[in-house]
Amino acid sequence: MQSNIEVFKERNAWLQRTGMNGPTLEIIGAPEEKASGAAARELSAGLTRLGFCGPQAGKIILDVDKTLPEEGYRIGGGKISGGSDNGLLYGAFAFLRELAQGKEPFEIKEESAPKARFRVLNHWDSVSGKVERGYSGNSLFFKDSKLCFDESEIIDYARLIASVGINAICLNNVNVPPDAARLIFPESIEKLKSLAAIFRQFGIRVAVSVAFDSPVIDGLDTADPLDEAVSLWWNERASELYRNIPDFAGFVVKADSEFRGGPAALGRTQADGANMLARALAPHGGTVFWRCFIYDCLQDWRDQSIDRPKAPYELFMPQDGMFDENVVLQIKHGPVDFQVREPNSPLLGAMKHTAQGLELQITQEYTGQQIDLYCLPVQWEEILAFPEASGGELRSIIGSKITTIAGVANCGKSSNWTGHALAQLNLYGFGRMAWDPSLSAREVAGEWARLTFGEPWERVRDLCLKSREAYEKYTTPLALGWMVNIHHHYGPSPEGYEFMKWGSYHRASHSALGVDRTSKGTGLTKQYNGKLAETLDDMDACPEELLLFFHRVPFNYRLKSGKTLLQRLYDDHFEGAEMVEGFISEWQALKSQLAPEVFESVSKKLALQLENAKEWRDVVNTYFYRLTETPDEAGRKIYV
Ligand code: GCW
Repeated sequence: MQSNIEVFKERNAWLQRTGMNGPTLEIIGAPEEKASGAAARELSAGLTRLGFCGPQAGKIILDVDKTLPEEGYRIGGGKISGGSDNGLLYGAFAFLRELAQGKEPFEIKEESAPKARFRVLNHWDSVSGKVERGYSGNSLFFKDSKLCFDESEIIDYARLIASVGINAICLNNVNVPPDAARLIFPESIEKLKSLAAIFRQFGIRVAVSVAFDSPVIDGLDTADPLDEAVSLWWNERASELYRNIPDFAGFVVKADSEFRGGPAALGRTQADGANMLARALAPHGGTVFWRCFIYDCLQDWRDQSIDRPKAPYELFMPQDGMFDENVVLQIKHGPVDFQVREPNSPLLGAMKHTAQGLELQITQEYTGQQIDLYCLPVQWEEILAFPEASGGELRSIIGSKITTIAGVANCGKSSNWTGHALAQLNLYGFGRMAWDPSLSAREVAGEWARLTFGEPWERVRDLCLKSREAYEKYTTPLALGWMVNIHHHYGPSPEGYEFMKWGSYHRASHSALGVDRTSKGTGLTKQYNGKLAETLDDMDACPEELLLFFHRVPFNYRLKSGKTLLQRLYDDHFEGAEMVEGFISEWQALKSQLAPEVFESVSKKLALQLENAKEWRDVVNTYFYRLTETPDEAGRKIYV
């Protein structure tokens, strides 16, 4: 989204154009509650920006009603009630959201409470100020190896993310080099404390990523979780943090992953490592968010006995029940790595005795890098509907087995927070869907487009909703994945990862494509629940959009449409690029209704996207043509 201020400015201008000034609303707060202060403050500022300055008078009453869920709210008949101060604040934001979409203040009626306890943004900000996989400028929090921030910018940012329901934020990258490990050392505490104080005003708790080997960085000779001196070290760090930041959320940990230290490297289990940290935080009410993104990143491509997507389940399932209560195992939505299309991780919902977190990526690492338009809520809606281990939709276990939804943030110091003006939809959608996983992509995109653009909202919404399909078609359809350029992950390179050590292969030959992950192949399908495992195992029954994830498929295999696999791949690449041409005309047609800067900046991005789409189309089509020597049935141009 644009900053709320931008949204309100536009809305205000729209109200003035249409002569629709609303009533002046008087806010009657509940003075004994400290954040009804925050709710009243936000409501009053929001109402002014929305142009509620007309002649009629009305009253909005704010109150805390402890019978409501803690973060929940109820709006009706001119009254906003919250289950707590924070609930009231969410109620105030919800009220403004409805007003800004054109509802009459006294007709707004809504009751809502989030299911997930933690709705977290994970920033991958490095202390240098650069952002790993960041496409929106530098970090909002760091510069030159230190915490360094602009207070008023952080206030705007906190308001922005709280307004969509975020209640925790992890400030730094999960890759924690020694200089970043110092973030929890005494020298950083004062700054951390003042940053946390700003977020606290918006109901947001601060977490940090920690290096598992921090004690060694501080001079101890081991980071062994079973060593008493190591536990003591962590206990002390935790006590000092909580003395200064009583609502500190906890630690995010990437251990034993991609060259990071961890318990396995010391001969201990994941549970040993996570529990040691959890016990340091437990007395203070903190949580350990322990990531499950662990696999062999030094795999020999010749060794077909290893299959990367099997790794998290193989490692963590046997340890189910061994983790302390304040450990959340944070699981990437797919078993590999944030590709355009993956099945859900089989680990989601499979562990019966361990709190789980769903990790999504809002920053567009593999999905267009905020150059290409890509509406992530479309993908998230599918992820939330995918069957979890006991057969129900994933969204049905949010609030029970899944306590946390974490999103890798897409924000930075760019003028519009997200680099691409339309990538604001992804941040907005993440917050809204983390709050209410039953919301559809169409609903959240509609809300956002209406709040941001006013009149042409339906056309902007529809354009955004098609963008995922286009991107999937011109890059890697049918869950093929991994044809990206290595390291930076933008643009095509069909064999970029094919002979690397990262475990992400497609093994294309002249006659077939994909990895056999069925029970006759690597056996990944066996990690899924019985009925789903059977469906995935059978090439004819497997959902077509996941075909190349689970099967090695001959190029002449006939899909349900009657097309061969090869022809489908050609068609998708041509159609995807054509869709982008369509987006450009649709956007051009909106010119007179859009703010000139937004129109121009998105037009530039769309032109770059078209170049990217054509590059993908031509590189991938040529690659398959050269392997198969089979032409496109429609005779379109393929470079040979
Ligand atoms: O997708 C990969 C990214 C890395 C990232 C890693 C992870 C932060 O390419 O940049 O590191 O995943 O999720 O830990």
